[in-house]
Amino acid sequence: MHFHVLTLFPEMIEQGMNTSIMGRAIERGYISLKATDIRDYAANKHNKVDDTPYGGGAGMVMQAAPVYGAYEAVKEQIGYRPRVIYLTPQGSTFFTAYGGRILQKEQDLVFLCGHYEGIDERVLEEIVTDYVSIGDYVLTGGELPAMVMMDAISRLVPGVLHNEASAEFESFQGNLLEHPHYSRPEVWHEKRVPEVLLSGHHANIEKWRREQSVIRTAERRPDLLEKADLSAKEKALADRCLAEKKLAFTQEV
Ligand code: 6GU
Repeated sequence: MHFHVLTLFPEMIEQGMNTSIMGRAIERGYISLKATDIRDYAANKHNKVDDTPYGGGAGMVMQAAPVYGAYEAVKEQIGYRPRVIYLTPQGSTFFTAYGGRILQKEQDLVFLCGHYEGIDERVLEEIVTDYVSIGDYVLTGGELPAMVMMDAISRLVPGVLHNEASAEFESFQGNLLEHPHYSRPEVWHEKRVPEVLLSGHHANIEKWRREQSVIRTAERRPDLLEKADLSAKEKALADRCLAEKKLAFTQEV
């Protein structure tokens, strides 16, 4: 997968993506990343890319021409009209399976990052194929959402993670949360590692982990349970957890 990011802050993208697993994935050629500075496509001497909104109001609007110029440069480099994702709180909410489908369909993926009050509607109409949000909160720009999506998509690319967990991207872990994890020492702050994990009995360990997943999901994300594929026994376990109503894992705010 080749990622192309159209942005006023290319260094934010480059610095954010060259660390840890993403950095290694780029280095090893599993993915590639190119940030294009929209400012390089400003036609004026002062590299100005924004102006006041027609009709008045607060803030500035990113102008159509430099955004289009940056888009055309990418289009010419790859030789076809790519899928272009505009990161906006007005978009549909990103989810893993959407990322998985894009990964299967597209060679290249363009992210358009807005700033200020937004981008001139006319260039959006011409180039954007997908309007995508990452959740119900407002950020100052599209760079973090673009990085969130690139991370979520890249970890589905075979080889990017050490395990080959990537086959499963129609949902996350079958719509169940992961079981808890433990490592050395066996006792920490007087808390023992659950005995079964020290038993070496792999079938029992798998059974315990699966139960923990069901319990966690019921307690923390009961909304996921409907889509999870549970046995009758697991369903009963989930129902008992739900009945306990031990649902608050976040302090009240
Ligand atoms: Cl994609 N952009 C901005 N600016 N804010 C957001 C978002 C995107 N998704 C959630 N909040």
